[in-house]
Amino acid sequence: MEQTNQSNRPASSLSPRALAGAIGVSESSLKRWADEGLLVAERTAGGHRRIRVSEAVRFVREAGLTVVKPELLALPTARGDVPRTDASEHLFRALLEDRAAEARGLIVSLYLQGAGLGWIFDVPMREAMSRLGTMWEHDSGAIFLEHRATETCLRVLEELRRLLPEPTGDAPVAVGGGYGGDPYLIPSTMAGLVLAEAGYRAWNLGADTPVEATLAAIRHYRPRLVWQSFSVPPVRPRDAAAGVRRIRAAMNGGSTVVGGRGTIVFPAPMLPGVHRIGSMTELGAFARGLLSGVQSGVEGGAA
Ligand code: B12
Repeated sequence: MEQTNQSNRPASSLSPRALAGAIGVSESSLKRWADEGLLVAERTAGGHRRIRVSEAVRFVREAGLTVVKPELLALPTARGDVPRTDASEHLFRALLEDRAAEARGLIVSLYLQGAGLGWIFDVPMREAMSRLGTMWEHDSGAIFLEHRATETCLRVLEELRRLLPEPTGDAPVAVGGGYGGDPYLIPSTMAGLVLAEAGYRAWNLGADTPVEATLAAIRHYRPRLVWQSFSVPPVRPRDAAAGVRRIRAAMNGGSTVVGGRGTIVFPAPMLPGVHRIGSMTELGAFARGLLSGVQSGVEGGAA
């Protein structure tokens, strides 16, 4: 099989035959598209064509093709196409009923069908997790469902990362994480992926990242953008705001972004020059705007 290498990890590139099989077209059509420049194929030392997985995914999304055999791309499988309007309900059910592979397949399929990461994160994933988060009110044992669903979401986020193109050598850098004391893993991972999709080299420092660690990363990478995620209100909002202001001061012209439900505890004057962004879709738009020089109307003004 072409799709795994000897270490049994998913391959980062595919043969024309493997990709043709995955999207249900003939190998000769695929080679012709490569020759016509519609699909970028590289050559191995032996002269064989190889297509990067991220390039294959770009082609599938832009051409509106359907991946009929996702397993050939080492991707989880969804049972047929799910309409976007039903995605939240399907995802919630799959996560609740321990159908993890189906949940992952659904999310990957939405992406392959052309949905942006921002929408996938803000709508089906946020809504499904939010519903799961109310279950413990009726049954304290249901907290294990949250943990299990978190694990499945993190796994599919890693799978989505593999489908994104590698950042270019001169890509702007973004760093960020969950604020110190904030244990939530999913939102910051999502922020890193949305920024990678927007063309950044994004370093997610993870949950519960102390201010000092973020400051060290800023000194090291000199990022264009830093993000801080607050999923729950910080225990000491004044101290947290002071920490964000230190981060903002270290950014030297770069942008500082905060987001997440916990930011509700910061009245605007507490975070001057800091952009408060409510969703992953808006984060992607803001980050793209920075690269194209477009001013954003997001709260905080120009940083
Ligand atoms: C999974 C989960 C946990 C897991 C986290 C596992 C992990 N390591 O990640 C665990 C079990 C640890 C946990 C613990 C607790 N939890 Co909890 N948890 C959740 C749950 C179900 C999902 C969180 C999640 O990942 N959601 C998915 C993300 C993507 O959605 P989101 O957070 O809404 O983020 C979106 C936007 O806010 C925005 N965004 C978020 N961050 C950022 C950052 C930037 C930069 C930007 C631009 C945008 C942005 O974009 C996202 C996508 O749209 C939520 C329910 C919910 N409504 O989300 C409860 C929830 C957050 N938890 C809650 C509670 C009460 C707790 C506990 C106190 C429970 C307890 N008694 O121990 C503890 C507190 C932990 C702590 N120290 O603070 C409450 C919080 C209520 C409140 N007042 O805020 C919620 C809302 C559940 C509920 N309905 O009551 N939890």
